[in-house]
Amino acid sequence: MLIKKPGDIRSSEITDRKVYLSRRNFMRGAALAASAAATGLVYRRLLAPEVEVANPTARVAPGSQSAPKNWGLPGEEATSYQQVTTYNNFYEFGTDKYSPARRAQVMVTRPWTVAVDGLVNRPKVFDVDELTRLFTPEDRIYRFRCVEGWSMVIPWLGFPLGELLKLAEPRGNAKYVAFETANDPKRNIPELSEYQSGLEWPYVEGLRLDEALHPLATLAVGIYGEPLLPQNGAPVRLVVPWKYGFKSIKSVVRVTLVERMPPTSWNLANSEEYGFFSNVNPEVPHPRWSQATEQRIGEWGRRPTPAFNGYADEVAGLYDGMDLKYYF
Ligand SMILES: Nc1nc2c(c(=O)[nH]1)N[C@H]1C(S)=C(S)[C@@H](COP(=O)(O)O)O[C@H]1N2
Ligand SMILES: [Mo]
Repeated sequence: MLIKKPGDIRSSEITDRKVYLSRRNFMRGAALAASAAATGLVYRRLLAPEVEVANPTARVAPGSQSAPKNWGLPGEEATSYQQVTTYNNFYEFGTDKYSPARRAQVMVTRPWTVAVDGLVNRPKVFDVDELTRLFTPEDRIYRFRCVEGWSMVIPWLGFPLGELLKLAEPRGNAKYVAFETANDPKRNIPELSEYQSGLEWPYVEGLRLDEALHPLATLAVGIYGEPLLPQNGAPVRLVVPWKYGFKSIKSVVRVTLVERMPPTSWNLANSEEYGFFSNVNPEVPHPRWSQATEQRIGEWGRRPTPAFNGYADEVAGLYDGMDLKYYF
């Protein structure tokens, strides 16, 4: 069992970035002085200064489900803030790992809206700051596994995607959720050609509706208690920790409920190599990379990759009866 149950992690363990950075042993460190809701305070100060919430726990988001709070990883050290924010994949800003941290700084991330539309009873365009008032961001410490064979442990701040979807009231014929990244030159997102990037814009991704409603599927707005930096997909990006990293689409502007499996960027680029599901699966090698092991950024050597990136207990049931070698 690799996920902590609610209550096992004190919110005081998730305080600010300086505390994280000074802690060698991330999850097992001595308890800090109790400063309940420290993250919430830091978060509100930085992202939504106009909101004053006396008692965050009293706020119940519409459509909220009983998602466990503060899920984390016992015994796995978080990747440093430095690494998480400088070693990135964000092809809109270049195809090497270090360009996004430099080049994405010009991206205009406010004002920013996220449209929720398609097969829903209540379509709506949300301002991103409205989203974080409706759905209080929580600490979510997840493994993150790129199909290229590297991995991190990232302390996200976010809220369950499912809460937003339920608020929109999906219709009975909605079976999938399609996501789209901003593609607006006014936001200073460069027009890297398909030849340069291998991808067509906008970057698009998708989930089956039941995957999207799973409480592990997160819309992240922060890392290490601070707002997302542009290179990590500011101001809001998807995080699906049991799937390869490319499913976790950045800088989302549209979430559309649809009936048929939507196109996804890497599958469009190469359907032999990148399937729609792309669950982390050490038994299905990529045509060019074994998926049995991974390089945890900041560690020496390689470690074995667990099925579903270690979240099998939580999500394997979504795929009962499916041959995951065929539906890769
Ligand atoms: N819009 C967009 N989203 C994206 C990508 C991208 O190029 N463009 N790269 C994906 C890939 S391959 C990975 S591994 C993760 C990297 O997220 P990180 O840089 O925050 O670690 O973002 C994913 N989301
Ligand atoms: Mo990736």
